Amino acid sequence: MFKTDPQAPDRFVTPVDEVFVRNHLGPHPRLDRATWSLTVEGLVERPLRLDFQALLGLPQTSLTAVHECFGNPLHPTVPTRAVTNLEWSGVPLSAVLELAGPRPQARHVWLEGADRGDFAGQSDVSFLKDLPLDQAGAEVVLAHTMNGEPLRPNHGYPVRAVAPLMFGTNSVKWLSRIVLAADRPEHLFTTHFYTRVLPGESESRPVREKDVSSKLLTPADGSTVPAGAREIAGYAWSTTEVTTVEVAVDDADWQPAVLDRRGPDPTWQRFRLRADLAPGPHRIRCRATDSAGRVQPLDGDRNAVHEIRVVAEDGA
Ligand SMILES: Nc1nc2c(c(=O)[nH]1)N[C@H]1C(S)=C(S)[C@@H](COP(=O)(O)O)O[C@H]1N2
Ligand SMILES: [Mo]
Repeated sequence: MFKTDPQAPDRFVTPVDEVFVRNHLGPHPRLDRATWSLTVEGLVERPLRLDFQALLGLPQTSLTAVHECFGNPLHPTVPTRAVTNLEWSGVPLSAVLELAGPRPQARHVWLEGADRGDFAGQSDVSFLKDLPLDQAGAEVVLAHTMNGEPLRPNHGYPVRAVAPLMFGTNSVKWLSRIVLAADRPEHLFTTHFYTRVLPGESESRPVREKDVSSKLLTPADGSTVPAGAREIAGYAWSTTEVTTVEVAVDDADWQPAVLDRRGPDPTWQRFRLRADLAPGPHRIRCRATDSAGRVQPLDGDRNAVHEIRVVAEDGA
């Protein structure tokens, strides 16, 4: 008897039912499209309050992007590999910025959700993130749709920010307030947590651009598979395009896998390799390199190479 590879997690677009949920501040707020509104304030010529209808009246866009949780901000180097690839539709933040008219002193966009609660010993905090104005204006989408259906309550209904090149923590759910400011906000989720010092750097920086990473999905970790030639496959992703994925079976050398190119959207990229699995237990690892030359570390960080264990059986 062997478990067949589960198909679900190995699809290019992750079904909504399988998307992880990360709520820092407790249960999701109960919002409604009919009563929701978004304020745009701070260093703008025209402060705004947009309701859902007004948002639908603005230009719409769609894109597919990797949605990845950075991990537990209290343990920032521990791999969690919570990653999906999703289709989003909504309004480019640039359209809203154009309506409001940023003042020349504006440098940062603050994005705040409607949720409030307790986190790490602080009570009644909001979920607030900030991004450089230029970057946010070029990249962020105010999404109302995920995989073609209205956002579900846990995923930010009715509207969330999506920062497609960045870690999921920047994609503020239940978006309720946008502030344009000259400075970054001092806040639990902006300057206290979700900052880190990258290898080779000395200054800490906010957790924004995704790391280079990859995940083995086929065969499934812990499964028993028929011995012989097997397809080993998964996905690799980074802020820039991934250029190589290598796979190692047991103590054999790293071998380059076949890797799909990335299209215009910042999606993940499928890799695959056929390998001969002799009867017995095996350890399989994968390691990605991106076009910026970043390589997954062997260990010690959140994007360390992914390793799975399978057992190959004759006649399984
Ligand atoms: N308002 C709000 N937005 C939030 C969060 C949150 O707790 N509150 N969690 C963030 C984190 S850490 C991640 S990984 C993603 C998770 O999005 P999902 O739950 O839709 O998968 O939302 C981000 N946006
Ligand atoms: Mo997260």
